[in-house]
Amino acid sequence: MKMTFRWFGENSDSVKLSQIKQIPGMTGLMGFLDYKAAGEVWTEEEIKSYIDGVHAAGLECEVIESVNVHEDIKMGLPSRDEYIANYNTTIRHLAKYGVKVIVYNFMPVFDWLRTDLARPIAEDGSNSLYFDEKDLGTMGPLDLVRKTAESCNGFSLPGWEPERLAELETTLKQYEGMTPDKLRENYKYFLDAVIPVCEEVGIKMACHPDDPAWPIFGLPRIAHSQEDFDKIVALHDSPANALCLCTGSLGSNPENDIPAVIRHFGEMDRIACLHIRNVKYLGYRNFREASHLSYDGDLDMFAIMKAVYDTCPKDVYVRPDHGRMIWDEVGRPGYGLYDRALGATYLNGLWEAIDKMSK
Ligand code: DNO
Ligand code: MN
Repeated sequence: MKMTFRWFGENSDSVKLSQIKQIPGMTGLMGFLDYKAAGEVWTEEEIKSYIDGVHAAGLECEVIESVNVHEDIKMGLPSRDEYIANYNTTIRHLAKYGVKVIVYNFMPVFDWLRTDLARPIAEDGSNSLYFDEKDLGTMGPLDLVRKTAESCNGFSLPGWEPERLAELETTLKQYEGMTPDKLRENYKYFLDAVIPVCEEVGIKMACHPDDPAWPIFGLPRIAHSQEDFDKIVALHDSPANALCLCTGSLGSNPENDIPAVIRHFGEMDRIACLHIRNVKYLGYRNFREASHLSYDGDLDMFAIMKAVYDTCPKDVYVRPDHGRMIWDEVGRPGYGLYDRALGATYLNGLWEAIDKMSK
């Protein structure tokens, strides 16, 4: 397992590369050019300068998270061909600088969604990301974006800064009438175009699950169960058409048996990387994020790590996913330093124990 850490770049992350380097066992990043809009080409110069900086800090950058897919591709608009061509150029550029895996998602309009980005945890005074479908009440997507932007140190839902609200309205309108099958058809069109390029340059595309793991605001979502991912890997049959298995996203629905899903796709060699974190169920479609420890949440982290150990390549990329905000840290919700560093250390401990017990 290669333990990595998500980093948003010098200008948009409260965590420094030198701090990441000091986390025991950290090999590299899941890196990101935060200023690139979906659909734009990542130039060679930009990539080189970013990756050189990461290397200078003693870390690898073999995974990029994310190269976002333009909405026109998901909606199947005629302009998609131009954006797909740009995506392929970015794939080629990233491969030149040693990138092996590109994480992305195919969620319409929104990346992960929460109703509270800093929900206090009564037991210990920390806070974490929280979702309760009931809190949505009559709130529409625009209200939610507004509310989260107000509630958390100027941070809003990923990709939806308040100044983009007008655009959000138009985008939502364009999705009206889109069925899951139609979305899958557009997804296949995208994969048929990018996977051959990935095969040629040695990159794997890793699809991140919908989060939470069910449809929201009536938008179609097609990546939140084992059955969904069976369909996705079949859309274009290639080891380069792979998954980023996120235990917390898929695990937001207690019906998903996470260790079983890992074994299923691990045995098919379709897991390119994993996000590993825990969730605590509070009721129907109501959960909060917990520390990584099994006993703090509802996922069995030992069973998860054992499934990874048994079925994935021994050098599979893993990262702790969101963490709580602890020790008075202020930063991007879910992406502070302390709780994620604890998570990484815990996951490394589980791995060492499993490895030594297996010999
Ligand atoms: C949620 C996070 C996501 C993820 C993107 C990948 O669990 O890991 O923000 O990074 O959906 O495209
Ligand atoms: Mn994730």
